[in-house]
Amino acid sequence: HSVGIIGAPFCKGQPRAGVQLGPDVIRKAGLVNKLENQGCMVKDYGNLVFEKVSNDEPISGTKQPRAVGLANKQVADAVQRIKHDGYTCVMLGGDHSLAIGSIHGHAACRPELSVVWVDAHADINTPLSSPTGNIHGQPMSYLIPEDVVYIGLRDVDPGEHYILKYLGIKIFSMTDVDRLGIAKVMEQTCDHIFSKIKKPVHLSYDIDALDPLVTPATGTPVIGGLSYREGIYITEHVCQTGLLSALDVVEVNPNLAKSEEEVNRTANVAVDLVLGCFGRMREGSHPDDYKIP
Ligand code: DIR
Ligand code: MN
Ligand code: MN
Ligand code: MN
Repeated sequence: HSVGIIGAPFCKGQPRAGVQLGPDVIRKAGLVNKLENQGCMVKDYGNLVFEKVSNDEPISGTKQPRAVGLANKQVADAVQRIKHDGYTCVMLGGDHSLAIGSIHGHAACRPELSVVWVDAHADINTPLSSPTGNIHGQPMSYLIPEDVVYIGLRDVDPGEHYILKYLGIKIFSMTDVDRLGIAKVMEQTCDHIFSKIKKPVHLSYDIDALDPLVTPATGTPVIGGLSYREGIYITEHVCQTGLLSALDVVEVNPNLAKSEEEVNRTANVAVDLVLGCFGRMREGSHPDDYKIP
């Protein structure tokens, strides 16, 4: 695997400070070294630098729209560049509003892409349906990919539920994960996105999809989430398709942890999700040319 990493230290899609520290916290947990140790070719493109936006008044309830727009333009350009350079792109957030730019930039290079959105939330409010005005609860409403599957939902606003049903979007809520088990959920996810042709996959992974016991350091934790094993299984299965083209890991917020241990727990899990996407296997593995010493 060749992996291009871009950090997006941005928090203005939501109100809680600290999520802009996500990229560095995840790197500090050893992301690059661990990827290299499992045989990946890694290029770290560093962090984007976002200029201050003044007079960023809400527009009919939508908060910090100019800052979010500008940041996403930068993210889209960076993701396009990384795809052009031939890497699978890993965007480290930052809040989930950054998926607007990440998926937009990815789609500019891979127009046929499909999206797997792993999240406690649907993030498909429109500016009019949003109960909060936070754009991190809205990115999917700005994007119109053909093939989308949601996994892990358990906190969906009424307007979002209406939109999901109205558009017939495929969802696997936590109830579905409970009923089917994660293996069937992933089988059916792939049946859905690969029904016609094999499409590049954009995996957008909100760390709050996992249970708060597993990843406590996040802005909008919701009880009853994916277990560590279910969360990792998703990445292993996506990896096995051979079609992963871009990955977002978002909403890690170290300032909301109750202890240093909670920061490390969350960051280590975030790293493990990335490793699972790029070939780490729990059964172990060995290089092709391995000889018993
Ligand atoms: C809520 C919360 N649905 C909103 N969304 C969150 O603000 O639109 N998304 N927390 O991650
Ligand atoms: Mn989200
Ligand atoms: Mn292009
Ligand atoms: Mn979420």
